[in-house]
Amino acid sequence: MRLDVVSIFPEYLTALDISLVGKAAKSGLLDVRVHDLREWTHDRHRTVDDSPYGGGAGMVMKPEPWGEALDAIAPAEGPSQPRLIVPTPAGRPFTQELAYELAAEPWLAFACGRYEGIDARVASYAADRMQVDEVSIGDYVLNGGEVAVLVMVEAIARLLPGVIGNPESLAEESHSGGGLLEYPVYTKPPAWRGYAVPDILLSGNHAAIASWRHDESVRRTAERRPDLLAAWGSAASSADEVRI
Ligand code: 6GU
Repeated sequence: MRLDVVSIFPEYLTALDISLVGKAAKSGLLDVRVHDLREWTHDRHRTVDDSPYGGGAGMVMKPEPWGEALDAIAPAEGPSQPRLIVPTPAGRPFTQELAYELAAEPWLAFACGRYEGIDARVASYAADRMQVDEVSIGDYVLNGGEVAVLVMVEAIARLLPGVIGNPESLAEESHSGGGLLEYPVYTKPPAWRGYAVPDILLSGNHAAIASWRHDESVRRTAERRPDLLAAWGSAASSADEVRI
């Protein structure tokens, strides 16, 4: 998979060189290219922003550097186009489902906005030749899209075949399709600072362990994410299953 990231703070994206994403890049599974938007400015101050039409606080990213960046990275006459992701708190939610969908793309480009966002014509221009998604990683406001890109790339990269050593660990985790949060996990020693590992996990009774883990998932989800539990409950009943 090819990934292009455009930002006025390319240093933020150096985190992509480490850990699992960095290994995937070194092994050739990922081709990561980070670009400084200011490469596509032509004035002495390398200006990327201007005041908003219609007034209001803050600054807006000018369309011209973005247009040149898109044309350089994905020429209009090229044989293929990336799917363009624009991180913004005004976007559609980034979910595990969207991570799976994006992991199936051969080429993703990310346009990191700063200030109050990017002139809206840039997304319209890009959408004339590529699929464009404005995406939010949650209901809070970041200063720019860079950290959101790190979040999304990590979530996507770990789904690529060959990136995670044991793909079975993907199936069991929270948000991976079952709709429940993951159960608590323990390792040795069996007693630590007065806290014991639940006896059932030491019993060797695999059916009882599976049932305990399921109950813990339901209990956790009810406590922390009642919204997920409601969705899971209605999915289970519409499939005419009784799982509790
Ligand atoms: Cl994707 N970008 C920014 N700038 N802020 C956010 C966000 C994205 N998601 C939540 N807040």
